[in-house]
Amino acid sequence: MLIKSDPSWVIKENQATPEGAYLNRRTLMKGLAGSIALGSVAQINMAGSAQEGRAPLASTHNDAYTLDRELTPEDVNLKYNNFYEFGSHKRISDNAEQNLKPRPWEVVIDGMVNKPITLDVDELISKVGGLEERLYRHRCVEAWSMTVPWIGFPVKKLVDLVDPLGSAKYLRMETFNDASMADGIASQPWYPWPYVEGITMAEAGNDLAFLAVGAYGKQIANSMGAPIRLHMPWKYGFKSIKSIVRFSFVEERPVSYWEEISDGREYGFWANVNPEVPHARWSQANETVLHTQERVPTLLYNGYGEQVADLYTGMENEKIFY
Ligand SMILES: Nc1nc2c(c(=O)[nH]1)N[C@H]1C(S)=C(S)[C@@H](COP(=O)(O)O)O[C@H]1N2
Ligand SMILES: [Mo]
Repeated sequence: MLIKSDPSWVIKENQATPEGAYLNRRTLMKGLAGSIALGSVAQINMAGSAQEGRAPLASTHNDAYTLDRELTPEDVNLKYNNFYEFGSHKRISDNAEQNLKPRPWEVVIDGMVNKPITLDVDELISKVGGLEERLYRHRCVEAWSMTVPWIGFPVKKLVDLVDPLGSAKYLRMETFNDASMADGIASQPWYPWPYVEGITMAEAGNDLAFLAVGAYGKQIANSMGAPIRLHMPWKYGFKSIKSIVRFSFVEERPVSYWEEISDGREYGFWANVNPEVPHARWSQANETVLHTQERVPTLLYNGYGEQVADLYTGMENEKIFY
């Protein structure tokens, strides 16, 4: 059982600053020697993050999404990334920090909708009205996992903003395609830029489908997909597209970046997590927790089956697990 309510290390919203929600027990013990008042947590934390220069982001902690494993320390999440626009290795953080320009950032929402709109990302954030903090588990298809205190809003709120037509079947998303911000785009011309992902309208309407604009109490870091990225916690990580510039409501199923690269053989459209369905080249039964290097069993739908399994009833014959 990896998901339950009220794990011992969760600090309730009413007891702490927004930052408090992601401090794990080890960090707390280290920072506080187990005894200092919670008011000091924010100070310790602000000091640690000052060098990043990202603005603090107000949010309401959503108690519905809690975990029983520690959150990944911020520094680990900032410095171990998949972001092929900056190179096909995990150490892209400094490159992204220096070269990605997340403000100003124009977002286009178009396609089969009654109210298409082009707006600045900060305008979008104010239009959806009120950000939440959610603790989510993330399972990369490469069999490592992390946990993140995202700040953002459900995809559903973006859907409602533009009033899709009944004929819209999928939400297609696209990452920026600007080689002046990301040298991996030009240096790896064999990849099908821009990075594209897609989800069904039903998936987009599920409460778990989340657009993150912050993490760890602040605006989201460049390396993690600033200024706005998707997180679908029941799917393999490659579905969670970063640095989105365009959302299009479409009738035809989009071909996603990794689906195209692998010709659908290794990375499919659905990509729902299932420990019993191996990847073409490795087992998906277990995962390595990033900051502890512990091997733990992977769960069906990454532990979110209760919330999402009914999206796939009647699809038993489709390849929904890779
Ligand atoms: N645009 C873009 N989005 C992306 C990727 C990428 O290379 N480019 N990598 C994906 C993969 S494989 C994973 S596991 C996650 C990694 O997110 P993180 O770096 O914040 O851990 O981002 C996903 N989104
Ligand atoms: Mo991934």
